Amino acid sequence: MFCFQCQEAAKGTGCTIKGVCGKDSELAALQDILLYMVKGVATLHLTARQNGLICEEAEMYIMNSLFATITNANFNKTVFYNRIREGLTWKTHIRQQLEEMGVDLNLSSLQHDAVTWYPRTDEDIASKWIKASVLATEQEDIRSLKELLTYGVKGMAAYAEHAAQLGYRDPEVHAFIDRALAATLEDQIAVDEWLSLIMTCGKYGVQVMSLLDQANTSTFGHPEITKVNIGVRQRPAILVSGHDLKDLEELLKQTEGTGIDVYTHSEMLPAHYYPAFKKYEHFVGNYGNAWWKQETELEMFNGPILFTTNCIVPTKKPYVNRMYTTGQAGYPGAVHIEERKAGEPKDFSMIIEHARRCEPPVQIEEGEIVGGFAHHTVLGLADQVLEAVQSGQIRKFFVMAGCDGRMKSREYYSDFAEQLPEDTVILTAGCAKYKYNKLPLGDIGGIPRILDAGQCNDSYSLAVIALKLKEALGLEDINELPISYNIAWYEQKAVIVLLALLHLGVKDIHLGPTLPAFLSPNVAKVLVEQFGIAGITTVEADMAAFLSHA
Ligand code: FS2
Ligand code: SF4
Repeated sequence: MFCFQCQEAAKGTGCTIKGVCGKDSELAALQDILLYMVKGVATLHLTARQNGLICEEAEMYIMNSLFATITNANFNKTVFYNRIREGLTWKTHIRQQLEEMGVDLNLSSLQHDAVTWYPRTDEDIASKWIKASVLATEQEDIRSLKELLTYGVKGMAAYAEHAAQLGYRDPEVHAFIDRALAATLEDQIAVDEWLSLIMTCGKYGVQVMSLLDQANTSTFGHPEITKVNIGVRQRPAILVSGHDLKDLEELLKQTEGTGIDVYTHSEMLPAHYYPAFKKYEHFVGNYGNAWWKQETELEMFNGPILFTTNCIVPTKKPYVNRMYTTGQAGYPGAVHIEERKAGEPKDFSMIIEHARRCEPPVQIEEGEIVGGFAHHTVLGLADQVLEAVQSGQIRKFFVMAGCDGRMKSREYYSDFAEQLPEDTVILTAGCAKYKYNKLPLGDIGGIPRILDAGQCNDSYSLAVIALKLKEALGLEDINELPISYNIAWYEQKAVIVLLALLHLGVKDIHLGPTLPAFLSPNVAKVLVEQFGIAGITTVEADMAAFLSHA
């Protein structure tokens, strides 16, 4: 195996024996092979698209498959074998359509092995790994550019999938996904063209996050300032992890009046900020911390756990018998709750029955955390915020969005938050917040010093806030704002967030705890020179550098 798509890539270069995430070499190969199949389908679909034919079901196949290959989303090999076989159906279907339209199937773009490959057996599938591997692209810089684009597209697909669950679709996003995946099969693309595709990926990254924001806020209302309980009460309960708000809503409806409580975990915490969920008396609070602590915390929860998306940590602990997955998440041994059928909600009755047999959760914390500072709320406080900025009460904002992870070096972010001067405010989104969201950092004239906008996709909210502040302060350039970016990344959704910020013109983003292993020295150099991207050093040195620009 070879995988270097996330921040925890072994030795900072790539996992070769077993993933640090827990995926073994067979699963890693199957994910590569599915991606290879998907690139073939996308190339055929791009040709269909160029001839006026769009198959939305094929787009869903491509989107869902990309999402399933994201770090920590799906560990079920059967799912990958099935998806690879399903790709054959899509290839045949699109080919037939092209033939009926009189399109020449001998086009050179349709001769790539990924397009023409029709495996017959599982052995045929497994034998494709060498060609499907990241390492099949020998030139290091081209490999780096291809993978940067691919990971951006994976993140884009994840956000598009969430929006799709709520009935929102942006045809341009799907058109770009096809175009980008087809490009990764081409050998003759110049470096400049790759860079341009990568920047375009950022543009559609903004678009897909805006779509998801629209989907979430139209369906569930605008997030409001909310105190979230982090303690427990003495009733059996279900824990909901991942990012899918529609799954949560359906589970809340189905558990109403049953005597069973529902708690959020990790990236599901911001669900509490939405008005639509506040009416559920049994929606008790948030349990635990970021994804990587789940092996200890889920054991203590006692009740069933529903993973709606990443991040799953593979486990041998007994709570595996309480694990359920749905959507693109998967884990061998966990029961998978099937998709909605014909407008019906998902059927969570099995989880509810399971919860009835369980003890209440063990309390691991108590108190409250405050969040709900998405763009609508912060812009509602615009006058107060602007006054605080103009009077000097707020010297600087620090965007510390992104992901949390297991590496000890991430303690940097807790220390950084703790050591920030008292006239600074943290803007956050994503599970990165768990490094500091329980610190008593206080407020500035009533404005909390940690403003949590929501999930990682709500990094979009932070961009909207920045753009509005720029407008209100009459500035020409987003980089003139008193905002510094010290972002923590882990998986591929963070890649699309980064590309989206670059597209919006944000410069001098610090990315840690390490720069991506998939950036070759030359590609990293381009990002440093063109966008001022930098890593992190020590809290003291970075803090001094950030504050010297204030
Ligand atoms: Fe955190 Fe994990 Fe949100 Fe990432 S829960 S690192 O995949 O998506 O942010
Ligand atoms: Fe390694 Fe990350 Fe790939 Fe898992 S996803 S195999 S940890 S690089």
